[in-house]
Amino acid sequence: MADGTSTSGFDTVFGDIPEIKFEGPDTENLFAYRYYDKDQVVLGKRMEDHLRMAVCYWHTFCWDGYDIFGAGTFDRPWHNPANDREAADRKMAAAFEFFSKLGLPFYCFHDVDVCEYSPTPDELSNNLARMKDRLGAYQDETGTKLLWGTANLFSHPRYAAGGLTNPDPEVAACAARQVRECLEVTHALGGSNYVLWGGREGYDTLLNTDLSRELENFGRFLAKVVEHKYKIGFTGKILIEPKPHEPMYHQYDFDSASIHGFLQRFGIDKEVHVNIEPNHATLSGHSFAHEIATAVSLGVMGSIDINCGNYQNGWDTDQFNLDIRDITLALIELLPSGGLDTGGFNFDAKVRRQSSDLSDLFHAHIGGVDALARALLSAADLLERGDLAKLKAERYAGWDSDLGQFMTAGTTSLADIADRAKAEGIDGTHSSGRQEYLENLVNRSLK
Ligand code: XUL
Ligand code: CO
Repeated sequence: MADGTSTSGFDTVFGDIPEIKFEGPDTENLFAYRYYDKDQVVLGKRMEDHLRMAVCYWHTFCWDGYDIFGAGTFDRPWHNPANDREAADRKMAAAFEFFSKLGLPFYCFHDVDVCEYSPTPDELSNNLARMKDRLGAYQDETGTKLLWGTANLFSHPRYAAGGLTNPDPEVAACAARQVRECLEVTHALGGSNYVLWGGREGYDTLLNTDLSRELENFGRFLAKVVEHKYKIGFTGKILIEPKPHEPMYHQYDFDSASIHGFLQRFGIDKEVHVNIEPNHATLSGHSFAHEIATAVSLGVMGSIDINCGNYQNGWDTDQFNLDIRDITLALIELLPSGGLDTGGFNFDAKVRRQSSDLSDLFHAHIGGVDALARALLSAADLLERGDLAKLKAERYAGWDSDLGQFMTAGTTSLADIADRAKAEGIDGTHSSGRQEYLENLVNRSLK
Protein backbone atom coordinates (compact mmCIF):
# COMPACT_ATOMS: atom_id res chain seq x y z
CA MET A 1 0.00 0.00 0.00
CA ALA A 2 1.06 3.63 -0.24
CA ASP A 3 2.81 3.73 3.14
CA GLY A 4 4.71 0.49 2.43
CA THR A 5 2.47 -1.74 4.54
CA SER A 6 -0.54 -3.87 3.65
CA THR A 7 -3.96 -3.83 5.37
CA SER A 8 -2.77 -6.24 8.00
CA GLY A 9 0.30 -4.19 8.88
CA PHE A 10 2.78 -6.60 7.25
CA ASP A 11 5.60 -5.12 5.19
CA THR A 12 5.10 -5.26 1.44
CA VAL A 13 6.89 -8.16 -0.22
CA PHE A 14 6.94 -6.91 -3.81
CA GLY A 15 8.06 -3.41 -2.82
CA ASP A 16 10.61 -2.84 -5.58
CA ILE A 17 8.35 -4.10 -8.37
CA PRO A 18 6.24 -1.35 -9.96
CA GLU A 19 2.53 -1.48 -10.70
CA ILE A 20 2.09 -3.14 -14.07
CA LYS A 21 0.58 -0.75 -16.60
CA PHE A 22 -0.15 -0.76 -20.32
CA GLU A 23 2.71 0.84 -22.27
CA GLY A 24 2.12 -0.48 -25.81
CA PRO A 25 3.96 -2.95 -28.07
CA ASP A 26 7.10 -0.84 -28.44
CA THR A 27 7.99 -0.53 -24.77
CA GLU A 28 11.28 -1.99 -23.60
CA ASN A 29 9.92 -2.22 -20.05
CA LEU A 30 9.36 -5.88 -19.18
CA PHE A 31 7.28 -4.89 -16.14
CA ALA A 32 4.55 -3.50 -18.40
CA TYR A 33 1.72 -4.80 -20.57
CA ARG A 34 2.40 -4.48 -24.26
CA TYR A 35 -1.06 -5.53 -25.49
CA TYR A 36 -3.42 -5.61 -22.51
CA ASP A 37 -5.01 -2.18 -22.43
CA LYS A 38 -7.98 -2.85 -20.17
CA ASP A 39 -10.05 0.04 -21.46
CA GLN A 40 -9.49 -0.64 -25.16
CA VAL A 41 -12.82 -1.51 -26.77
CA VAL A 42 -12.72 -4.69 -28.85
CA LEU A 43 -15.87 -6.01 -30.54
CA GLY A 44 -17.91 -3.49 -28.57
CA LYS A 45 -16.60 -4.40 -25.12
CA ARG A 46 -13.66 -3.35 -22.93
CA MET A 47 -10.75 -5.83 -22.89
CA GLU A 48 -11.06 -6.18 -19.13
CA ASP A 49 -14.74 -7.15 -19.48
CA HIS A 50 -14.05 -9.66 -22.25
CA LEU A 51 -11.25 -11.43 -20.43
CA ARG A 52 -12.23 -11.11 -16.74
CA MET A 53 -8.79 -12.36 -15.69
CA ALA A 54 -8.06 -13.92 -12.32
CA VAL A 55 -4.94 -14.90 -10.40
CA CYS A 56 -5.05 -18.29 -8.67
CA TYR A 57 -4.05 -18.63 -5.06
CA TRP A 58 -2.70 -22.18 -5.08
CA HIS A 59 0.11 -22.24 -7.66
CA THR A 60 1.14 -18.66 -7.05
CA PHE A 61 1.01 -18.34 -3.26
CA CYS A 62 0.78 -21.84 -1.74
CA TRP A 63 3.29 -23.84 -3.73
CA ASP A 64 6.92 -23.49 -2.61
CA GLY A 65 8.39 -25.27 -5.63
CA TYR A 66 8.52 -28.82 -4.19
CA ASP A 67 8.13 -31.76 -6.55
CA ILE A 68 8.23 -35.50 -5.94
CA PHE A 69 12.01 -35.45 -6.39
CA GLY A 70 12.94 -32.44 -4.32
CA ALA A 71 12.15 -29.73 -1.80
CA GLY A 72 10.85 -26.21 -2.37
CA THR A 73 13.05 -23.85 -4.33
CA PHE A 74 11.11 -20.58 -4.24
CA ASP A 75 11.92 -17.31 -2.53
CA ARG A 76 8.54 -16.68 -0.83
CA PRO A 77 8.89 -14.57 2.34
CA TRP A 78 5.34 -15.42 3.45
CA HIS A 79 6.34 -19.10 3.83
CA ASN A 80 8.75 -18.38 6.69
CA PRO A 81 6.70 -17.03 9.55
CA ALA A 82 6.70 -17.70 13.28
CA ASN A 83 3.62 -19.93 13.08
CA ASP A 84 1.01 -21.36 10.70
CA ARG A 85 -1.56 -18.65 11.36
CA GLU A 86 0.91 -15.88 10.68
CA ALA A 87 1.99 -17.70 7.50
CA ALA A 88 -1.60 -17.73 6.24
CA ASP A 89 -2.05 -14.05 7.09
CA ARG A 90 1.19 -13.03 5.43
CA LYS A 91 0.31 -15.10 2.39
CA MET A 92 -3.00 -13.24 2.07
CA ALA A 93 -1.30 -9.86 2.40
CA ALA A 94 1.17 -10.87 -0.33
CA ALA A 95 -1.59 -12.23 -2.55
CA PHE A 96 -3.66 -9.03 -2.51
CA GLU A 97 -0.56 -6.91 -3.00
CA PHE A 98 0.20 -9.02 -6.09
CA PHE A 99 -3.37 -8.83 -7.46
CA SER A 100 -3.30 -5.05 -7.08
CA LYS A 101 0.10 -4.64 -8.70
CA LEU A 102 -1.02 -6.66 -11.71
CA GLY A 103 -4.24 -4.63 -11.92
CA LEU A 104 -6.32 -7.73 -12.71
CA PRO A 105 -9.95 -7.75 -11.55
CA PHE A 106 -10.35 -11.25 -10.01
CA TYR A 107 -8.77 -14.03 -7.95
CA CYS A 108 -9.70 -17.67 -7.16
CA PHE A 109 -9.04 -19.92 -4.17
CA HIS A 110 -9.53 -23.35 -2.58
CA ASP A 111 -10.70 -23.26 1.04
CA VAL A 112 -7.43 -24.80 2.24
CA ASP A 113 -5.31 -22.32 0.23
CA VAL A 114 -6.40 -19.36 2.30
CA CYS A 115 -6.33 -21.12 5.69
CA GLU A 116 -3.56 -22.23 7.95
CA TYR A 117 -2.99 -26.00 8.16
CA SER A 118 -6.37 -27.40 9.27
CA PRO A 119 -6.24 -31.17 9.79
CA THR A 120 -9.74 -31.63 11.28
CA PRO A 121 -13.08 -30.59 9.76
CA ASP A 122 -13.79 -28.31 12.75
CA GLU A 123 -10.43 -26.56 12.42
CA LEU A 124 -11.06 -25.97 8.73
CA SER A 125 -14.53 -24.53 9.42
CA ASN A 126 -13.21 -22.18 12.09
CA ASN A 127 -10.21 -21.07 10.08
CA LEU A 128 -12.27 -20.50 6.95
CA ALA A 129 -14.73 -18.37 8.90
CA ARG A 130 -11.84 -16.20 10.13
CA MET A 131 -10.31 -15.95 6.68
CA LYS A 132 -13.63 -15.08 5.07
CA ASP A 133 -13.62 -11.83 7.03
CA ARG A 134 -10.02 -11.06 6.10
CA LEU A 135 -10.69 -11.82 2.43
CA GLY A 136 -13.72 -9.54 2.54
CA ALA A 137 -11.67 -6.71 4.04
CA TYR A 138 -8.93 -7.08 1.41
CA GLN A 139 -11.53 -7.20 -1.38
CA ASP A 140 -13.09 -3.98 -0.10
CA GLU A 141 -9.73 -2.28 0.21
CA THR A 142 -8.22 -3.32 -3.14
CA GLY A 143 -11.31 -3.75 -5.32
CA THR A 144 -10.19 -7.24 -6.34
CA LYS A 145 -13.19 -9.56 -6.75
CA LEU A 146 -13.67 -13.28 -6.37
CA LEU A 147 -14.15 -15.16 -9.66
CA TRP A 148 -14.73 -18.45 -7.87
CA GLY A 149 -14.09 -20.43 -4.74
CA THR A 150 -13.78 -24.21 -4.44
CA ALA A 151 -13.40 -26.84 -1.74
CA ASN A 152 -10.23 -28.92 -1.86
CA LEU A 153 -11.54 -32.51 -1.67
CA PHE A 154 -8.31 -34.16 -2.76
CA SER A 155 -5.31 -33.16 -0.58
CA HIS A 156 -6.30 -34.41 2.88
CA PRO A 157 -5.48 -38.13 3.41
CA ARG A 158 -9.16 -38.85 4.15
CA TYR A 159 -9.90 -38.10 0.49
CA ALA A 160 -7.49 -40.67 -0.96
CA ALA A 161 -10.46 -42.62 -2.38
CA GLY A 162 -12.43 -39.51 -3.37
CA GLY A 163 -14.66 -36.90 -1.77
CA LEU A 164 -18.30 -37.02 -2.87
CA THR A 165 -17.69 -40.45 -4.52
CA ASN A 166 -15.85 -42.01 -1.57
CA PRO A 167 -16.86 -45.61 -0.73
CA ASP A 168 -17.17 -44.54 2.92
CA PRO A 169 -20.22 -42.32 3.62
CA GLU A 170 -18.41 -40.71 6.56
CA VAL A 171 -15.76 -39.32 4.21
CA ALA A 172 -18.45 -38.22 1.74
CA ALA A 173 -20.22 -36.45 4.62
CA CYS A 174 -17.00 -34.51 5.38
CA ALA A 175 -16.81 -33.59 1.70
CA ALA A 176 -20.43 -32.41 1.69
CA ARG A 177 -19.76 -30.29 4.78
CA GLN A 178 -16.72 -28.72 3.12
CA VAL A 179 -18.63 -27.96 -0.08
CA ARG A 180 -21.50 -26.39 1.82
CA GLU A 181 -19.17 -24.19 3.88
CA CYS A 182 -17.03 -23.12 0.93
CA LEU A 183 -20.09 -22.39 -1.23
CA GLU A 184 -21.50 -20.21 1.55
CA VAL A 185 -18.18 -18.38 1.96
CA THR A 186 -17.97 -17.88 -1.81
CA HIS A 187 -21.50 -16.45 -1.73
CA ALA A 188 -20.67 -14.16 1.22
CA LEU A 189 -17.64 -12.84 -0.66
CA GLY A 190 -19.71 -12.06 -3.76
CA GLY A 191 -18.07 -14.79 -5.86
CA SER A 192 -19.18 -15.01 -9.49
CA ASN A 193 -19.05 -18.83 -9.62
CA TYR A 194 -18.45 -21.90 -7.50
CA VAL A 195 -16.18 -24.66 -8.92
CA LEU A 196 -16.13 -28.40 -8.32
CA TRP A 197 -13.04 -30.04 -9.71
CA GLY A 198 -13.44 -33.78 -9.10
CA GLY A 199 -9.79 -34.21 -8.14
CA ARG A 200 -10.22 -37.71 -6.79
CA GLU A 201 -13.75 -38.40 -8.04
CA GLY A 202 -12.77 -41.43 -10.09
CA TYR A 203 -10.82 -44.61 -9.47
CA ASP A 204 -7.42 -46.23 -9.63
CA THR A 205 -8.68 -49.81 -10.12
CA LEU A 206 -12.09 -51.29 -10.88
CA LEU A 207 -11.13 -54.23 -8.66
CA ASN A 208 -12.11 -52.18 -5.59
CA THR A 209 -14.57 -49.75 -7.20
CA ASP A 210 -18.35 -49.91 -7.53
CA LEU A 211 -18.50 -47.55 -10.49
CA SER A 212 -22.30 -47.49 -10.71
CA ARG A 213 -22.72 -46.55 -7.06
CA GLU A 214 -20.04 -43.86 -7.19
CA LEU A 215 -21.63 -42.22 -10.22
CA GLU A 216 -25.08 -42.37 -8.60
CA ASN A 217 -23.70 -40.80 -5.42
CA PHE A 218 -21.85 -38.14 -7.40
CA GLY A 219 -24.94 -37.14 -9.39
CA ARG A 220 -27.12 -37.06 -6.28
CA PHE A 221 -24.61 -34.82 -4.43
CA LEU A 222 -24.31 -32.43 -7.35
CA ALA A 223 -28.09 -32.04 -7.44
CA LYS A 224 -27.95 -31.19 -3.73
CA VAL A 225 -25.24 -28.59 -4.37
CA VAL A 226 -27.54 -26.94 -6.94
CA GLU A 227 -30.43 -27.09 -4.47
CA HIS A 228 -28.28 -25.43 -1.80
CA LYS A 229 -27.21 -22.69 -4.19
CA TYR A 230 -30.87 -21.66 -4.55
CA LYS A 231 -31.52 -22.06 -0.85
CA ILE A 232 -28.85 -19.52 0.08
CA GLY A 233 -29.58 -17.23 -2.89
CA PHE A 234 -26.24 -17.66 -4.64
CA THR A 235 -26.71 -16.27 -8.15
CA GLY A 236 -23.35 -17.33 -9.58
CA LYS A 237 -22.84 -20.45 -11.66
CA ILE A 238 -21.93 -23.90 -10.37
CA LEU A 239 -19.06 -25.17 -12.52
CA ILE A 240 -17.53 -28.61 -12.99
CA GLU A 241 -13.97 -28.77 -14.26
CA PRO A 242 -13.31 -31.59 -16.74
CA LYS A 243 -10.08 -33.57 -16.47
CA PRO A 244 -9.65 -37.14 -17.72
CA HIS A 245 -6.98 -38.41 -15.33
CA GLU A 246 -4.43 -37.32 -12.72
CA PRO A 247 -4.43 -37.76 -9.84
CA MET A 248 -6.76 -40.74 -10.41
CA TYR A 249 -6.12 -43.24 -13.17
CA HIS A 250 -9.63 -42.52 -14.46
CA GLN A 251 -11.68 -39.46 -13.48
CA TYR A 252 -15.44 -39.30 -13.95
CA ASP A 253 -15.43 -35.70 -15.25
CA PHE A 254 -13.53 -36.77 -18.37
CA ASP A 255 -14.38 -33.94 -20.77
CA SER A 256 -17.17 -31.44 -21.53
CA ALA A 257 -19.24 -33.89 -23.58
CA SER A 258 -19.20 -36.64 -20.96
CA ILE A 259 -20.00 -34.14 -18.21
CA HIS A 260 -22.99 -32.90 -20.18
CA GLY A 261 -24.33 -36.45 -20.56
CA PHE A 262 -23.84 -37.03 -16.84
CA LEU A 263 -25.63 -33.79 -15.94
CA GLN A 264 -28.54 -34.68 -18.22
CA ARG A 265 -28.90 -38.03 -16.48
CA PHE A 266 -29.40 -36.25 -13.16
CA GLY A 267 -31.59 -33.48 -14.59
CA ILE A 268 -29.12 -30.66 -13.86
CA ASP A 269 -27.74 -29.92 -17.33
CA LYS A 270 -29.31 -26.45 -17.29
CA GLU A 271 -27.92 -25.73 -13.82
CA VAL A 272 -24.26 -26.73 -14.00
CA HIS A 273 -21.68 -25.44 -16.47
CA VAL A 274 -18.06 -26.32 -17.17
CA ASN A 275 -14.74 -24.72 -16.27
CA ILE A 276 -12.49 -25.62 -19.20
CA GLU A 277 -8.72 -25.89 -18.84
CA PRO A 278 -6.55 -26.21 -21.98
CA ASN A 279 -4.09 -28.60 -20.34
CA HIS A 280 -6.98 -30.85 -19.26
CA ALA A 281 -8.36 -30.69 -22.82
CA THR A 282 -5.09 -31.92 -24.27
CA LEU A 283 -4.85 -34.66 -21.60
CA SER A 284 -8.20 -35.96 -22.86
CA GLY A 285 -6.97 -35.94 -26.46
CA HIS A 286 -8.85 -32.76 -27.42
CA SER A 287 -7.78 -29.27 -28.36
CA PHE A 288 -8.69 -26.26 -26.22
CA ALA A 289 -10.91 -25.02 -29.09
CA HIS A 290 -12.74 -28.37 -29.26
CA GLU A 291 -13.66 -28.22 -25.59
CA ILE A 292 -14.91 -24.64 -25.93
CA ALA A 293 -16.90 -25.42 -29.09
CA THR A 294 -18.45 -28.48 -27.44
CA ALA A 295 -19.40 -26.60 -24.27
CA VAL A 296 -20.90 -23.72 -26.28
CA SER A 297 -22.84 -26.11 -28.47
CA LEU A 298 -24.23 -28.04 -25.47
CA GLY A 299 -25.09 -24.84 -23.58
CA VAL A 300 -22.73 -25.55 -20.66
CA MET A 301 -19.94 -23.03 -21.26
CA GLY A 302 -18.92 -21.47 -17.93
CA SER A 303 -15.35 -20.33 -17.33
CA ILE A 304 -11.74 -21.03 -18.31
CA ASP A 305 -8.63 -22.02 -16.35
CA ILE A 306 -6.06 -20.73 -18.78
CA ASN A 307 -2.79 -22.64 -19.06
CA CYS A 308 -1.18 -25.18 -21.37
CA GLY A 309 0.76 -28.43 -21.23
CA ASN A 310 4.09 -29.33 -22.65
CA TYR A 311 3.92 -30.41 -26.30
CA GLN A 312 6.47 -33.17 -25.79
CA ASN A 313 5.20 -35.06 -22.74
CA GLY A 314 1.48 -34.23 -22.58
CA TRP A 315 1.44 -34.08 -18.76
CA ASP A 316 -0.57 -31.58 -16.70
CA THR A 317 2.36 -29.20 -16.43
CA ASP A 318 0.14 -26.12 -15.95
CA GLN A 319 2.37 -23.72 -17.87
CA PHE A 320 1.44 -20.15 -18.69
CA ASN A 321 -0.17 -20.26 -22.12
CA LEU A 322 1.74 -18.09 -24.59
CA ASP A 323 0.35 -19.76 -27.70
CA ILE A 324 -1.57 -16.89 -29.29
CA ARG A 325 -2.81 -19.03 -32.17
CA ASP A 326 -4.20 -21.76 -29.90
CA ILE A 327 -6.05 -19.22 -27.75
CA THR A 328 -7.32 -17.39 -30.84
CA LEU A 329 -8.80 -20.64 -32.18
CA ALA A 330 -10.65 -21.09 -28.87
CA LEU A 331 -11.83 -17.46 -28.80
CA ILE A 332 -13.39 -17.62 -32.26
CA GLU A 333 -15.57 -20.44 -30.89
CA LEU A 334 -16.36 -18.60 -27.66
CA LEU A 335 -16.94 -14.96 -28.67
CA PRO A 336 -19.80 -15.42 -31.19
CA SER A 337 -21.80 -17.14 -28.43
CA GLY A 338 -21.64 -13.97 -26.33
CA GLY A 339 -18.33 -14.73 -24.61
CA LEU A 340 -17.88 -15.22 -20.90
CA ASP A 341 -20.86 -14.37 -18.79
CA THR A 342 -20.07 -14.91 -15.09
CA GLY A 343 -16.88 -16.76 -16.12
CA GLY A 344 -13.38 -15.48 -16.66
CA PHE A 345 -9.85 -16.50 -17.50
CA ASN A 346 -8.19 -17.81 -14.35
CA PHE A 347 -4.42 -18.30 -14.52
CA ASP A 348 -4.35 -21.88 -13.24
CA ALA A 349 -0.68 -21.91 -14.16
CA LYS A 350 2.59 -22.09 -12.31
CA VAL A 351 6.11 -20.86 -12.88
CA ARG A 352 8.74 -23.53 -13.47
CA ARG A 353 10.51 -24.85 -10.36
CA GLN A 354 13.75 -23.17 -11.41
CA SER A 355 12.02 -19.77 -11.71
CA SER A 356 12.55 -19.11 -8.05
CA ASP A 357 12.51 -15.30 -7.78
CA LEU A 358 9.49 -13.22 -6.80
CA SER A 359 9.90 -11.29 -10.04
CA ASP A 360 9.33 -14.53 -12.01
CA LEU A 361 5.73 -14.51 -10.77
CA PHE A 362 5.26 -11.13 -12.44
CA HIS A 363 6.91 -12.07 -15.72
CA ALA A 364 4.78 -15.22 -15.90
CA HIS A 365 1.51 -13.36 -15.41
CA ILE A 366 2.48 -10.44 -17.64
CA GLY A 367 3.23 -12.92 -20.45
CA GLY A 368 -0.04 -14.76 -19.87
CA VAL A 369 -2.08 -11.55 -19.80
CA ASP A 370 -0.51 -10.20 -22.99
CA ALA A 371 -1.00 -13.53 -24.79
CA LEU A 372 -4.72 -13.38 -23.96
CA ALA A 373 -4.94 -9.77 -25.11
CA ARG A 374 -3.17 -10.55 -28.41
CA ALA A 375 -5.43 -13.56 -28.96
CA LEU A 376 -8.47 -11.36 -28.32
CA LEU A 377 -7.25 -8.83 -30.90
CA SER A 378 -6.52 -11.64 -33.37
CA ALA A 379 -9.92 -13.27 -32.85
CA ALA A 380 -11.64 -9.90 -33.23
CA ASP A 381 -9.86 -9.35 -36.54
CA LEU A 382 -10.94 -12.76 -37.82
CA LEU A 383 -14.52 -12.29 -36.69
CA GLU A 384 -14.75 -8.76 -38.05
CA ARG A 385 -13.42 -9.78 -41.47
CA GLY A 386 -16.05 -12.50 -41.45
CA ASP A 387 -14.43 -14.67 -44.12
CA LEU A 388 -14.30 -17.79 -41.92
CA ALA A 389 -17.98 -17.49 -41.06
CA LYS A 390 -18.84 -16.87 -44.72
CA LEU A 391 -16.99 -19.98 -45.86
CA LYS A 392 -18.62 -22.08 -43.18
CA ALA A 393 -22.06 -20.78 -44.13
CA GLU A 394 -21.41 -21.62 -47.79
CA ARG A 395 -20.21 -25.11 -46.84
CA TYR A 396 -23.51 -25.91 -45.12
CA ALA A 397 -25.79 -23.91 -47.45
CA GLY A 398 -27.16 -27.12 -48.99
CA TRP A 399 -29.12 -27.78 -45.81
CA ASP A 400 -31.27 -24.75 -46.62
CA SER A 401 -32.12 -26.19 -50.05
CA ASP A 402 -35.22 -28.22 -50.77
CA LEU A 403 -33.29 -31.47 -50.27
CA GLY A 404 -31.82 -30.30 -46.96
CA GLN A 405 -35.21 -29.19 -45.65
CA PHE A 406 -36.79 -32.46 -46.73
CA MET A 407 -34.10 -34.52 -44.94
CA THR A 408 -34.30 -32.63 -41.65
CA ALA A 409 -38.11 -32.55 -41.46
CA GLY A 410 -39.35 -34.59 -38.50
CA THR A 411 -41.73 -36.58 -40.67
CA THR A 412 -39.11 -37.82 -43.16
CA SER A 413 -37.96 -41.42 -42.63
CA LEU A 414 -34.67 -43.05 -43.55
CA ALA A 415 -36.49 -44.89 -46.35
CA ASP A 416 -37.94 -41.58 -47.69
CA ILE A 417 -34.44 -40.14 -47.97
CA ALA A 418 -33.02 -43.27 -49.57
CA ASP A 419 -35.87 -43.44 -52.09
CA ARG A 420 -35.39 -39.78 -53.06
CA ALA A 421 -31.61 -40.20 -53.41
CA LYS A 422 -32.20 -43.13 -55.73
CA ALA A 423 -35.01 -41.52 -57.73
CA GLU A 424 -33.03 -38.29 -58.33
CA GLY A 425 -29.75 -40.07 -59.01
CA ILE A 426 -27.99 -38.04 -56.32
CA ASP A 427 -24.25 -38.86 -56.38
CA GLY A 428 -22.88 -36.54 -53.61
CA THR A 429 -19.86 -34.90 -55.22
CA HIS A 430 -17.18 -33.79 -52.72
CA SER A 431 -16.33 -30.07 -52.36
CA SER A 432 -13.00 -28.94 -50.92
CA GLY A 433 -12.90 -28.27 -47.16
CA ARG A 434 -10.08 -25.76 -47.90
CA GLN A 435 -8.32 -26.39 -44.57
CA GLU A 436 -4.93 -24.92 -45.53
CA TYR A 437 -6.56 -21.83 -47.03
CA LEU A 438 -8.50 -21.34 -43.79
CA GLU A 439 -5.38 -21.87 -41.66
CA ASN A 440 -3.68 -19.15 -43.66
CA LEU A 441 -6.56 -16.81 -42.89
CA VAL A 442 -6.03 -17.47 -39.18
CA ASN A 443 -2.30 -16.77 -39.39
CA ARG A 444 -2.97 -13.63 -41.41
CA SER A 445 -5.01 -12.23 -38.50
CA LEU A 446 -2.58 -13.07 -35.68
CA LYS A 447 -1.46 -9.94 -33.88
C1 XUL B 1 -6.12 -29.39 -11.14
C2 XUL B 1 -6.85 -28.12 -11.29
C3 XUL B 1 -7.37 -27.51 -10.05
C4 XUL B 1 -8.71 -26.90 -10.19
C5 XUL B 1 -9.30 -26.41 -8.89
O1 XUL B 1 -5.61 -29.91 -12.30
O2 XUL B 1 -6.95 -27.59 -12.37
O3 XUL B 1 -6.45 -26.58 -9.61
O4 XUL B 1 -8.69 -25.84 -11.07
O5 XUL B 1 -9.41 -27.38 -7.93
CO1 CO C 1 -7.94 -25.86 -12.98
